[in-house]
Amino acid sequence: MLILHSPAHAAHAPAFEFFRGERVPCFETPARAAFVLQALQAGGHELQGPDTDSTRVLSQVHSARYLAFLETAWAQWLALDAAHAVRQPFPSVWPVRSLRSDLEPDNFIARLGLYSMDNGSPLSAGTWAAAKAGADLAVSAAGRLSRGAAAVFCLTRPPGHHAGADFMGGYCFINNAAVAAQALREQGCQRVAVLDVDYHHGNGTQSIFYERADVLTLSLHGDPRTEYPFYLGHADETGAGPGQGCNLNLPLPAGTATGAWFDALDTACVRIEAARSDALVVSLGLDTFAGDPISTFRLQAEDFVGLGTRLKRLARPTLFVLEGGYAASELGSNAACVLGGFEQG
Ligand code: SP5
Ligand code: ZN
Repeated sequence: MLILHSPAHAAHAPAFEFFRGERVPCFETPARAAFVLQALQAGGHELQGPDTDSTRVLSQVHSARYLAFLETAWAQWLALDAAHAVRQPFPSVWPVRSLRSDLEPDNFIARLGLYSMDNGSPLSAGTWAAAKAGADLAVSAAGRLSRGAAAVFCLTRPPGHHAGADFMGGYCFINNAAVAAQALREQGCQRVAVLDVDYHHGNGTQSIFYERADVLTLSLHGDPRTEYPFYLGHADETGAGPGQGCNLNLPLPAGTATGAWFDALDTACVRIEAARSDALVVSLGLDTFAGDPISTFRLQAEDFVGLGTRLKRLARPTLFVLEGGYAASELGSNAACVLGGFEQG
């Protein structure tokens, strides 16, 4: 399978995040992509770089003021104090119910809160460069599908599916899957499906397309009653307005293992076929793996082969985008299993 990748991902390398009152090393690291790259190259997959700038498509997915903030956030942080070069900014205040989010405060940390859903999305000096490179890869991959490729894998980080039109969250800054879907639409696909198999609900992708009938969004994930992102991802969220009926959530209990997970996958696949989607974007999180350090599902390596095989049966042009997966040393072999299952399926 054609792999699109850029080394620019490595510029996003924050040192720590918060967990239960402690600073802990980031789970979402450059090493993740390095492991995937190594495994896919060893598997003989062809590797190429991006060939298209995403700026115009990005403006169709994210708000102008959010993109402007993200692009300059690190410079703004440094401008406050040169010592910030070796510190990480985190939000500490958010415009929740009854507070105004229409106005941008002058204060940097207040603006960071305005554009964040959590304090779990650490920024570093190269965050914008890495995230923008990911979007370029997503648009480039859409172009490859439009020109006849059967499948493309975007080897990107940071991940994207928690990022909404105007906020970051859950290690995500730019929603690469949404950018890919939007690019496919603009390149002539009438109906696109985005299937999110990451352990966590793809709240950003859902919200971006919630009122649209042209992009079907589907997500299998840990039940938000107990799992991040907590405030979205329930089964009764089915779309709104013109997009009514165009969102499918399949929340699963913590601890879900192979059988129940594949039943849900099958339900999602049947819906994609019923919708006659003419291209498929897969938000490929591998944090459903039994060995994942922050998740509870119990999929094994061979289950990722089965995932690839099931997706191949949909027989649609397919664009994979890497999302989560934090068992870094097994991330590459698990990704290779999905691609192997797809190619042999
Ligand atoms: C893209 C993606 O997978 N983002 C996930 C963001 C999850 N952020 C919340 C992390 C909470 C970690 N809980 C750890 C429990 C360990 N026992
Ligand atoms: Zn995840």
